[in-house]
Amino acid sequence: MKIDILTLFPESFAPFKESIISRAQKAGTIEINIINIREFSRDKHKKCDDAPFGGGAGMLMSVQPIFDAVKSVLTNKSKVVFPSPAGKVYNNKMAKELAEFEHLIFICGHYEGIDERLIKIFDAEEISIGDYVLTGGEIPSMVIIDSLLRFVPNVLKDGSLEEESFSNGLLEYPQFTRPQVFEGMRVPEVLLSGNHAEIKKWRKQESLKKTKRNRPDLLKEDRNEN
Ligand code: 4GY
Repeated sequence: MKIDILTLFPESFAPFKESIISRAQKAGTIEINIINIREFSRDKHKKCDDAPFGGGAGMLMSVQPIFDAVKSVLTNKSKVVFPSPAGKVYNNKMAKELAEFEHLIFICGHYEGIDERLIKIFDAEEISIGDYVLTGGEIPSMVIIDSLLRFVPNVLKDGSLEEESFSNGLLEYPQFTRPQVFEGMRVPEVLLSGNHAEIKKWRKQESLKKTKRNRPDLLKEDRNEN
C-alpha cells in the first residue's frame, strides 16, 4: 500500500513517520510520503489561504494548491480521504475497508476547511474521528493511518488482531501479567488454572460486562457492523 499525505505542516508528521516507517518496513509493502501543499502554490508568496464566499470568520485553504497536489499523485487506484468533523464517524470496519486500497491520499485541512468542490471532484471520503474539533487534519490523518495499517497484511504479527476490542463486536476482556499479587490485588484465579475452556468462558463474560458498562451502544441490535 502507498499512502500520500498532503499537508501545509509536513513537520508535524516527523514522530509519526519514525514509528510507522519502522513498522511498515517490516512489512515491506507500505510506502508513506509526506507532501507539502505549499510547494504547489502558484502565488508569488506561496499563499495557500483564501476568504470564504458568503463571508464569515477565518479563511479557507486555497483550491488550486490542493487540486494540483492531489493531481500530482492521483491514479485510477487512488482513494482520497479528507478528515473532518463533518465526515462519517470512523470505526474499525472503515479501517478494514481503507486497508484494501492500493493507494490512499490524505488531505490535511487547516484554517476553516477546504472548498467543497474538491471533495466532489476527487470523490473524497470525508471521515470524522469523533465529535470534537481539532486545529488541523494532521492528527486525524495519523489516527486513521495508524489504525488502518493494522489491517494491512504483515504489519501486525499474526493473531494480535483476533482478540482485540471490536474484533467480535465487544470490548476486549481485562488482561493481567506478573506478579500474581500486586498492591494486594490478586489475578483472577481462573487465569492461573490452565483450563482453557473456562478461561475462554470467563473472558467472554468479562468482555460483555465491560461493554455493558462502557459502551452499551455496541450491544444494541443493528449496531454490530464489525
Ligand atoms: N474531529 N475528525 C477532525 C477535525 C480539524 C479545519 C478541517 C475530526 O476528523 N477531523 O477536528 N479536524 C479541522 C480543522 C479544517 C479539519
